[in-house]
Amino acid sequence: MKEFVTACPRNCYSTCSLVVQVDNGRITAIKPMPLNRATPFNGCVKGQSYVERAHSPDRIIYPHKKVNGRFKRISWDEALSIIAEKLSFIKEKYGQQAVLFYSASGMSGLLNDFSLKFWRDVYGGATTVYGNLCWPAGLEATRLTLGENKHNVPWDLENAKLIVLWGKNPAESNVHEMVPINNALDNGAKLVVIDPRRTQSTQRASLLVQPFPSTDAAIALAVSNIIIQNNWVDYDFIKQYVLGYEEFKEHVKQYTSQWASEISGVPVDLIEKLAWYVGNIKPMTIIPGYGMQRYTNGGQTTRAILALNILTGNIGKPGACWHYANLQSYVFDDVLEPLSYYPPEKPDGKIRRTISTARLGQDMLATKNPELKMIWVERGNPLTQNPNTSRVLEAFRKLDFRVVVEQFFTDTALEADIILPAKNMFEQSDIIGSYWNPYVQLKQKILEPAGEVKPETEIYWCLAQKMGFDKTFLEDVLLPPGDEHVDRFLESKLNKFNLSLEQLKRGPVLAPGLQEIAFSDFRFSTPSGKIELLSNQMSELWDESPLPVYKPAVELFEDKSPFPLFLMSPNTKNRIHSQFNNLKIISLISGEPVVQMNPNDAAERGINDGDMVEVYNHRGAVSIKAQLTYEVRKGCVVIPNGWWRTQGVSVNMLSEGRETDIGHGSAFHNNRVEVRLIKNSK
Ligand SMILES: Nc1nc2c(c(=O)[nH]1)N[C@H]1C(S)=C(S)[C@@H](COP(=O)(O)OP(=O)(O)OC[C@H]3O[C@@H](n4cnc5c(=O)[nH]c(N)nc54)[C@H](O)[C@@H]3O)O[C@H]1N2
Ligand SMILES: Nc1nc2c(c(=O)[nH]1)N[C@H]1C(S)=C(S)[C@@H](COP(=O)(O)OP(=O)(O)OC[C@H]3O[C@@H](n4cnc5c(=O)[nH]c(N)nc54)[C@H](O)[C@@H]3O)O[C@H]1N2
Ligand SMILES: [Mo]
Repeated sequence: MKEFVTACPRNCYSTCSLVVQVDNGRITAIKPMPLNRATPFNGCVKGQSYVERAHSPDRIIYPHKKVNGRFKRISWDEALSIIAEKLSFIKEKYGQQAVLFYSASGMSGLLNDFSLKFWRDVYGGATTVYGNLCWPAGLEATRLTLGENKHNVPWDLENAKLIVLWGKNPAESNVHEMVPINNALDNGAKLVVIDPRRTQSTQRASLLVQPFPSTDAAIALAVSNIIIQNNWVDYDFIKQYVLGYEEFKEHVKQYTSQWASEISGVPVDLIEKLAWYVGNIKPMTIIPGYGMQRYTNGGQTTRAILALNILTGNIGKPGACWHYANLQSYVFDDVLEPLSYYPPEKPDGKIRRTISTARLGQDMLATKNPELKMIWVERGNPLTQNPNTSRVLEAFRKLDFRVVVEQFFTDTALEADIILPAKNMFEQSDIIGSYWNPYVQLKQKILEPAGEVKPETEIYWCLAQKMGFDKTFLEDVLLPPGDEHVDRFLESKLNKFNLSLEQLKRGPVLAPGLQEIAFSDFRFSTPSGKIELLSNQMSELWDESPLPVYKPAVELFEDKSPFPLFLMSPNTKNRIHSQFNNLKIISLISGEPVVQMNPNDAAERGINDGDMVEVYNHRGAVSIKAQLTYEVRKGCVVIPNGWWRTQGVSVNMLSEGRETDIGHGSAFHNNRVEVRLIKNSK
């Protein structure tokens, strides 16, 4: 038996360090790695389930080709010949941009950049996507206000006296964050939660505020007004570091708690109580989540909430923090690309065309000169995770040819003409950062690839050779097969920071240049060098108000809609998006898909707990079991995202492909639905 240190490469705040036990070529146990101060305890259930996932009999470990609607195993030689021929034909006949290279967040790491290099430098261009399904409205709001995205180390939460979970549910989405939160509460801190749902994260909260989805900016603006009226402002901080306070002060005079209450459905006295907490308990850390910025007003909402940290001087000090995203461990330039958003006009001019991730289906269908003919999907499951599944499916089916690189037969893989088997986290080394914990980590190669699996770097190398590219040319652009090339590449990156692979094999390393207390130097890389409550870039870059405003979210507040309920589709504990639920251990725990409803909404529709219902709107419908719970605010229904169509539910059938106000994010939650009874359970 041997033990290896590695790190979980899933798109998740925690990015746990793990110790993996291997016996006879099989993973036998996943154990904690205490050197990582952010994740010193055991990984989550998903982390434990790697014991099953690594060797799952359902894994795709050979290339497959669809023949008469069924997948048949083929050789690498045949798969690559078919793809090479298609690529040459499409390039000749329509131009490179007729190929869409789509990648998402399935596996993090530096080596992912080689995929883009293949499309850009070897194939000579392609269409790619800009924007991101996840967090860019909040990233851009923070960047415009503070200059960059960083926050205090997770263990600094213990220094806070007030912690505000504003639309984040760490008890499910970031379990390790609950440890310092609980320690802070044990030391007398207060917890406030603002979420339309009463989540597991609220158990020790002193205050729970349950607004209608997308109305948080109204609450935050009213709270700002109250704080200013009561002189709870940190004037020294404002004077030294803040641009636009006077304008902001004038601006928020109009936002009364009465006004905010009517919009958000939160009682006036609760808004006032929230203002008292925020204005008077210091130091305060606000932990805004990513769910609450996935609306068409998400950027403005984020800026309105961030104003509360600014007014009260809660930035740059122990326990005082805006805890949105900590990009300090992404010290290697190349990694920033997949994380950032790409404005449509920015990429490499002629050879690269971009379409919107948020509007993937619509944009794929609308693309002309050339029309799209082929897609290559890697590290993503767009038929489950991107909005408006029917449009995405229509766009996929209109193509001539589809390649999907996957570990499992996902909804997207099932649409492929050729499936290429994807590596898992134990089969190739890579370096990964985290957007929450401050370490640089090695995701270590521990096992030889299963079956005929090849990592993407090798797939592209073999494909390029099949296409007749010269080896000496390729050596400059791609990574030749073999662990020694991977190690040399990673080592060259690490050397720049006087780090080494050997060091990372022993454990995680704090990011070079890390500020444990972010902004403790009070330097803000905004145009003015100050914190910008007033951001002219909001109007210059995004045509938005330079001062934070509340704008009703598209679709949610249309009076005449026949669909009265707000649909929310948050993340859930035992999956990362569409991953893990296909494993036996996880499906046993998570049971079957349900829509959660407030019992009052259910009663109005004659629905009882356990009944089969249809959740529908003008985009689509899903049949699902109803679960009645007061945890969900009246007027809202909840289906967590990530169930596959083949697991019974595809929640993005109901969502629209829309961008957020700033940052090219995806406004997943701007959806209204109705629910009707299909079948009584009794
Ligand atoms: N277990 C698990 N962990 C994960 C993931 C996962 O899929 N599973 N995914 C990872 C990724 S990629 C991400 S982006 C993060 C996301 O994790 P979080 O940042 O926690 O985001 P969500 O789960 O989308 O939403 C969090 C909460 O916001 C609430 N919410 C929704 N709309 C609003 C609103 O308008 N106002 C307010 N105040 N609250 C609102 C939801 O009810 C939900 O409880 O989690 C990461 N961690
Ligand atoms: N309705 C709704 N939809 C949402 C959200 C929501 O809140 N509501 N949240 C959105 C958010 S925050 C995010 S981040 C996105 C996530 O969207 P995606 O990144 O598309 O989500 P995953 O489900 O993680 O799918 C990743 C796929 O990559 C595969 N994979 C894993 N490792 C590798 C590898 O090494 N190589 C290859 N080729 N494949 C690999 C996995 O098997 C999996 O099928 O979903 C978004 N979708
Ligand atoms: Mo995400």
